[in-house]
Amino acid sequence: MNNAIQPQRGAAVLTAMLVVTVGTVIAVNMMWNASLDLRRTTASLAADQSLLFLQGAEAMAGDILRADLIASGDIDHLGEQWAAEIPPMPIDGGVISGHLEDLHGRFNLNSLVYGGVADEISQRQFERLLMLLGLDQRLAGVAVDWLDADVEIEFPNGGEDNIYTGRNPPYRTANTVITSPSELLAMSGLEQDAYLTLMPYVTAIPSGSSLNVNTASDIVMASLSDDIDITYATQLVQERGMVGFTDINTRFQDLVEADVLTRISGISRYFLLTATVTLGTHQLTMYSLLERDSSGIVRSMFRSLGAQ
Ligand SMILES: [Ca+2]
Ligand SMILES: [Ca+2]
Repeated sequence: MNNAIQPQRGAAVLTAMLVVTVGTVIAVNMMWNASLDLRRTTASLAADQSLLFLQGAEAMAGDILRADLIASGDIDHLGEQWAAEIPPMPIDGGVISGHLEDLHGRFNLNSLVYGGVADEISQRQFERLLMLLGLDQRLAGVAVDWLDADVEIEFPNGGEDNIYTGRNPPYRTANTVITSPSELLAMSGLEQDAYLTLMPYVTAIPSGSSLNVNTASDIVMASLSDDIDITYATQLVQERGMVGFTDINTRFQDLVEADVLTRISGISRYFLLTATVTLGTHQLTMYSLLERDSSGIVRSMFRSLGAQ
């Protein structure tokens, strides 16, 4: 009789172990899924919250630029409040930081064409900028062809569709204005290293925008004329200090060509806001191109997340 009971007990123990094992696997699986759900929800919530905080930063930048227009609409320089770096500010669950940059202090790539036609003055300035940065000046002709409306190659250093349609994958020139300097990366002969060198000195704002000599760096200042070398440009930057030039026309009339003089000023309309929010392990950076019009209205023309 004992011999009959033993196998039955063994089967019962095995069944119990199987039930416990299956139960454990199901429980662990449920906990794992719940943990993943929690992480997904947390990340999604942090992303939503980050966007709201970044929108707040953009509104705050708008207020600062509006206040500046009221206080000093006739001049924009690096000593003004908008130019100050905003230190990281604590927010619920993290920190937010940001700064504004005057895009009129950079060379405007869209100035290379005006009304779809190549602009020689800007092309010469871009060639000087490339030279000052140790880059190939022929890139100026390539950029002009990328932007100008026609499909005729800028002689001798341009590049129209014939170059790009032969690539894999093939693509065409924009033949119009650009919205981001990163389009340079699509242009012939411009490798990533050259792009990274050039990036801090170029922008893409509407053609016809003036260059603000109160905010331009020494290298951009030197690109204005063959008569301004980098040493003299550094002196000019020191001279304007944190208050800007008192009379730009008088100061620059003997330094730059008359046509260039009409393209420089001391006031700005387009600014780049860079704002970063950190919430726990989640971090997000927003780049926002802000336009401040003459009535003080500030609007975002272009936003990007993560990359400029
Ligand atoms: Ca101002
Ligand atoms: Ca073209």
